Amino acid sequence: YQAIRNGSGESQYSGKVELGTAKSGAEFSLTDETRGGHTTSDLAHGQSGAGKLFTDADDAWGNGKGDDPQTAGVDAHFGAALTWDYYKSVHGREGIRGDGKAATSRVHYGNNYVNAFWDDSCFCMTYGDGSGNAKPLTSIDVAAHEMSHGVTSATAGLIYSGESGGLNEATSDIFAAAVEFHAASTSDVGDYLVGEKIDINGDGTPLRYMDKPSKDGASKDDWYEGVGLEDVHYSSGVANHFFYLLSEGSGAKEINGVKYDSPTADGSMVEGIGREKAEKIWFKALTAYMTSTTDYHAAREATLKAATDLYGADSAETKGVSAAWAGVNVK
Ligand code: ASN
Ligand code: ZN
Repeated sequence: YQAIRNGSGESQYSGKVELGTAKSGAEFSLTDETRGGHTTSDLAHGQSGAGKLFTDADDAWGNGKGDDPQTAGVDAHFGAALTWDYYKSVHGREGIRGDGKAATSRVHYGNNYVNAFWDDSCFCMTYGDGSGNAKPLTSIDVAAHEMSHGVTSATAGLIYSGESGGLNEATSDIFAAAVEFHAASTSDVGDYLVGEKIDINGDGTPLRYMDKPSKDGASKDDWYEGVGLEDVHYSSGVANHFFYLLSEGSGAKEINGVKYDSPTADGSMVEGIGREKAEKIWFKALTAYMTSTTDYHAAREATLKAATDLYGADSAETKGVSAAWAGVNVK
């Protein structure tokens, strides 16, 4: 029998946090019984296997820094909990498959690994420690991004290459932003940037920008011009930009201290319908209408159907979907 506990953690990215833990005998573990039994374990620089479940004698976890191996566990466990809570409270989905069962998280993967990933076969998220400037990959948006790959896999199943691959990646970025905003009561404040806390570039800039993907200096896809064989983390830009335009509209805007300036392909002005409605539309499109081979044109159809279901064919929301896709040259 494991008693349900609330442990306290010192995270690297979110300050002091509450953690779902369990007590078995005299020992506590990172087992979140209130969220499907989600466990977080330590790979201790290994690259395979389940790792060792984090345990602790006093239910006080980590020290907010990388010199305590528990700290990465705290952030990963917390990020998984926020993502679980987001899908449950906003979309009524309990767990990645919607069956109330948790995934697992593994931290300290390999050595100097500057990435994180979702794997269907272990139903788990895995995080590297970073290297040089790059901090551990356990920020809230990265956790939500990876866990959302699980949701996409369990629903539309978007194939991870070409246009469906870009849509798969964008879905993870969209819900990464959504979870961050939803979790704004923590020390993390929402934004339309991806991975800004990891500092992969060493100058404080994020990995990706949703308002104008080309701001990253590598993406060409501010709007649709065909995506060819591009990396899915670039072809995602079209849908990330669509989501930003649908939520916030075109032009300059400052949100939570972050400045955005979102252009459109044809110079048209797009008015945002608000992030919450945009999230509902994307989630419905993903879970009800997109399939493994959905491309950009089919994604437009899927979101128009979703918006029509939710708000009506003549609604401002459905017109907003149409305008935002036109803004990224998907017609
Ligand atoms: N962090 C990357 C991602 O989730 C790993 C990958 O390339 N699949 O997109
Ligand atoms: Zn991804």
